[in-house]
Amino acid sequence: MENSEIKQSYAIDVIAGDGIGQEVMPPAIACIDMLAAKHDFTITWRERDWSSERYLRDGTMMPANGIEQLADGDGIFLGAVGTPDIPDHITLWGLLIPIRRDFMQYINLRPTKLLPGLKPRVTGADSIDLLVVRENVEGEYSELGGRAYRGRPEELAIQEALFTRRGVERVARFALDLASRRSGRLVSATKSNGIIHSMPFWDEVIDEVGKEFSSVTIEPVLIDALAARGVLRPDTLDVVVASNLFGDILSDLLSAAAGSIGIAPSANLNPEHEFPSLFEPVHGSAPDIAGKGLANPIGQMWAGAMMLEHLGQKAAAAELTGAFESVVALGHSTPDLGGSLSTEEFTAAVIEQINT
Ligand code: GGG
Repeated sequence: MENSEIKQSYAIDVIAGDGIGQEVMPPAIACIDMLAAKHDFTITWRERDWSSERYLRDGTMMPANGIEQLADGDGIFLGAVGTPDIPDHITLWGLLIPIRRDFMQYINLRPTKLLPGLKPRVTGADSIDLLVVRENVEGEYSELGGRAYRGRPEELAIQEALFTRRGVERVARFALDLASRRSGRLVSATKSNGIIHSMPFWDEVIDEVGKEFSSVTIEPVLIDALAARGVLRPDTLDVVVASNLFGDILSDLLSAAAGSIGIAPSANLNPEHEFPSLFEPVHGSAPDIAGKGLANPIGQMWAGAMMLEHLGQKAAAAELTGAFESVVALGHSTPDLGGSLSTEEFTAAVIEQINT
């Protein structure tokens, strides 16, 4: 898209949500507002109080017409979801998962990068720069199944995973395209030795779509071995395609290996731009540190940079990532990265970088 064709004013729905979501959202918005002024675009933030607090008050995480309210926006900026007071499946299926599904955000793109100046936590690898492409609307996250005989010795639970040809083909195509524009290497997370229906199907479809991308080598790796490799040699990974559950677990593990889950961003993309996409940090609401000023705002800021990139504001996106990277490279960070700055102090340092 030429710069002249890019919209210059956006409506973004903000759902800060629960726990540290409330603490990391204002820093990200402050940075983006400064960059918007610098790069001549405007953002109208439409704040939604959709959260566990709302659930405890009204019995729902979002209003009945919540999806309709978001539909005409240019994007959704989410903080975190979850509280110890409500079972996690209620909060997640009451807010985040319906948004992903109703807006057909079938790609969850999760980068992991070793930020300049940081040492990897559990590995000797001195360079990590990879992308997990997680299938985001089907797979193991499925409503298929049920529970019976509650409270009796015969009690049981059945949880089905759903893999469709269309669903696997489109995530494969997205990941293969990315790999073709990077190293030409795609690792596919599988478990076709133990899971005898869905995973061999996953492997076959990835292979079939792979024929469209002659420049890409596909390496299927069993998820258990891939988890070990993610800890020991994340530098050998570039683009990884994974099912909904495997991608979720693997991206947490990889970001922790690269320093902290607090820095990891996530873009829930509707690649066709038919519906708004959603941008969030990978981390959850972290009730153990909530309210203490310890949360690392990088995950939320980086998610904001991915949002700017998706909106076509590439220069502002690069400036935002450059700003927090510079602060970390100067040796300043929140405690999860070994530093002693509070959320507020770290944010002030990032804002100073943007101003210079
Ligand atoms: N940042 C949003 C959030 O709170 N995520 C927590 C979580 O458990 N997410 C599960 C998922 O991404 O599927």
